[in-house]
Amino acid sequence: MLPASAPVSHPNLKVGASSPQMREPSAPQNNCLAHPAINGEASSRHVVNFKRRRAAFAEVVGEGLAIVPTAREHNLYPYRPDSYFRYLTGFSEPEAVLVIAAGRSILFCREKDAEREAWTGFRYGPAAAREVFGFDEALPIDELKQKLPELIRDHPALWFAPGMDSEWDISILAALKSARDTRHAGKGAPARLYDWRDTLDVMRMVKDDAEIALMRKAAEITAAGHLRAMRTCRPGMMEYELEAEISHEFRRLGAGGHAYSPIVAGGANACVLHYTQNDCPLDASDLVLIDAGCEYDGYAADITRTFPVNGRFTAIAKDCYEIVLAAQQAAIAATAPNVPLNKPHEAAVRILAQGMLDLGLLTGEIDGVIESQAYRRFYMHNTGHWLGLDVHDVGLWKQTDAEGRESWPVLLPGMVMTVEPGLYIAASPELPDALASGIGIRIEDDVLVTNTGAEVYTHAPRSVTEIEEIMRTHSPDIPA
Ligand SMILES: [Mn+2]
Repeated sequence: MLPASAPVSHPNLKVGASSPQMREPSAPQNNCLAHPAINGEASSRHVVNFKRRRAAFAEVVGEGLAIVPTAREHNLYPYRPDSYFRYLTGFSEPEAVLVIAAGRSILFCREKDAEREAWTGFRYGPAAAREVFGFDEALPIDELKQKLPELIRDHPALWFAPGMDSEWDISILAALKSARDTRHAGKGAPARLYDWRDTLDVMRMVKDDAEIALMRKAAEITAAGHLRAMRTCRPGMMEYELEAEISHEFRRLGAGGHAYSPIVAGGANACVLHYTQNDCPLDASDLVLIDAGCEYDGYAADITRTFPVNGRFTAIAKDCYEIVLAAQQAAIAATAPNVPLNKPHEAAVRILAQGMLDLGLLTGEIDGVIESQAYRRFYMHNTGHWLGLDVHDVGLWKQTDAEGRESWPVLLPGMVMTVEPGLYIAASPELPDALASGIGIRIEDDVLVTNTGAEVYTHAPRSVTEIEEIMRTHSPDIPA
């Protein structure tokens, strides 16, 4: 999945300044937390992580009260819990709200209902949910709206996410009004309102060990999907056939599905950055770009590979590919703790811009091409984005201090990002002959910032040699 073209500015948040240290010795592989038949020991170790995250959040909320609702159900899409709610609870049923009240965590959720469960499946009900997920208290969701003014009352501050869900905005503001209306009777009402997203974004940017274990699993399944695409690709196949191979591998290995709409783009389609139609035939003389990642227990992986449909890179395709690969290696080498986020991107841009000069796509000298941003004709997106529960995970890309000076967040151990340089040469008669028909390449891997550097934890064939070897081994048609 591609990062946006320009960094998003965001005021005054010091990334990492209040990141709680959340370390768990080892994370369970258990993926059945939201199922009654869970392994007791594994699940309790898992719940420890959610309790720890809630405790860290509760510490920031202090004597205040925070309201964190999950996502609403939507007829047209499979249900996916809100990522903030999931991060704090592990609870994946719809119609649920976490309330943190002066350090206590209270879940509001659906009640047991045998008749409804016969139609839509198991639901915990408050008693079991409290037990399994470790809340201090759990109550029926139907009681929340009525209880809200009473809950809010006497807390000095109210934390919610204004604008995220207009129905909750209305309910929460109504409860706030109701609490204020009774102040004359000696009751208190929150005097301060906070948006919890800044706090939780900073927490979510630094992954704990349980999260990293899930992300490694997502990466393993995603890499298997890409490997299968390389093995099964044949000239004349349709792009959607490769998509189907990947989807099959994701589900076969236990992923929930795709973390985003997969891109399978043959030839010049790869120059359309958000190409997702995936309905063209794959020509033997073309490369195919596949950007696909699975979601595993809520966490995303994000890998892009570009390989020759017939299994052998042409000379010009190899030249272009090696430039993108070198750019990726430079960006990965620049990824380390205490490094500003723009450094990996700048490292990639320098290699790509030099490559554009070498290929005859641009004229001039390297510093001028970077200064003028002439390279953006062929490389128009950023080199990475945060990765986690969301494929474009929360967290700042750029920050602005009180004086309006922009700076980049500094990388910290536990942060996870993609490194995905590309080269997109759209067909044009004015380009050198070998490139005039268009070629698009992106290579994307997922990188964990460690204490000493960075670890690429996505392992799919990446070098020209590895890719050609895999494809030769699995296709009877490709000569040695
Ligand atoms: Mn991506």
